[in-house]
Amino acid sequence: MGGDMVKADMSQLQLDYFTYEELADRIRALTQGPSGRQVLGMATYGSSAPDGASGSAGHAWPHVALPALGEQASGWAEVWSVPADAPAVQIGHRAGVGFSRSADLAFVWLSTPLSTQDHELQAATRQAYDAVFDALRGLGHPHPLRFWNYLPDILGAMQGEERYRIFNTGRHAAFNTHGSLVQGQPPAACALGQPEGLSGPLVVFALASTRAAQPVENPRQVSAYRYPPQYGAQRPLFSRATVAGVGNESTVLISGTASILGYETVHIGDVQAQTEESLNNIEALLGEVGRCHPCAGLRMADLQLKAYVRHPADWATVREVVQRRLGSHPACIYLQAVVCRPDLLVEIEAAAARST
Ligand code: 3EB
Repeated sequence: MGGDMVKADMSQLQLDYFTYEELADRIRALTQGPSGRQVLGMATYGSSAPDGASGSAGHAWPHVALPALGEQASGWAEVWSVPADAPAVQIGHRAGVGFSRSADLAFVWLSTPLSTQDHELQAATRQAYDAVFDALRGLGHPHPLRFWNYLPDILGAMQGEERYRIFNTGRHAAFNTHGSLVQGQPPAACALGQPEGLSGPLVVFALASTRAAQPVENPRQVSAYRYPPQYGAQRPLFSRATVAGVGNESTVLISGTASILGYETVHIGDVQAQTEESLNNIEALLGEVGRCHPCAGLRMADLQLKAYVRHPADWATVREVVQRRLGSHPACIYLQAVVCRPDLLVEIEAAAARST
């Protein structure tokens, strides 16, 4: 294992970010080139979905309506692929949940229309998670490794309750019901809001496995599932990172990571310092991964990053910090999104499942 996990032609699970503009060509090169990989799953991020270029004929991958920041792209596709000689990727749906799978891995997704009624957000979240857990169990991939959650108006409140907390209540209810699947080892996750407007679906997707992943916590932070009740009676259920065995390799999936020490936001109002602290937290997580798992030696430069920036005007500052810390590392994409605490200006997630 060790260093092999980042070699493209060895990767059991590989992550690539392609712009909408180059998506069709890059998918062709990925699947028909010398490496001849298979697309396991994909999500697209942009103000609108790419037209007709999703790379899998007639198939709707999840779309997240977050604007891309920077000049390079009108949107980004996040593409997970498996080797040519893995079992053929099988695509379908089960009870409203889209899925694709090959060998140990599955990608599942669900987009639920929401009304602006908060009580319906709780029920919708619970139903979405119940459906995903049911689908995963039915597919024989009962272990979620990583969830992505996107919802409109995440910081809005009605009847005194913030929508992120209502989402957490729904997520809690589903995790309780399906607790045996994730007991003591919640998956990695992120939860972000669309920047404007109240409308839009709840989009949930996940990578899952036949095998449980190992959760990793950050020694600089209180585990989110132990946050004090001021952050909501039902706590956010996620691990700071998970390490998943995929074939004979390991993939590291790092949750959305923000400028939080202990349980409190630090550097309020200072986007540069928040970006530094988020990267410090990711670095600490990598240290933990190296201590606990046989993939020590994984460096920051081996990660592929996705930065969610609250205010478009802060993009250049965030990028400057990321590039200074990681070198002229190309593998960070930037999206505009509302992070789930009003005082957080940036959140960064990462994975080491990379092509070169
Ligand atoms: C935090 O550390 C910032 O609710 O699934 C990060 C990652 C955050 C995941 C989630 C929330 C979630 O608390 C917010």
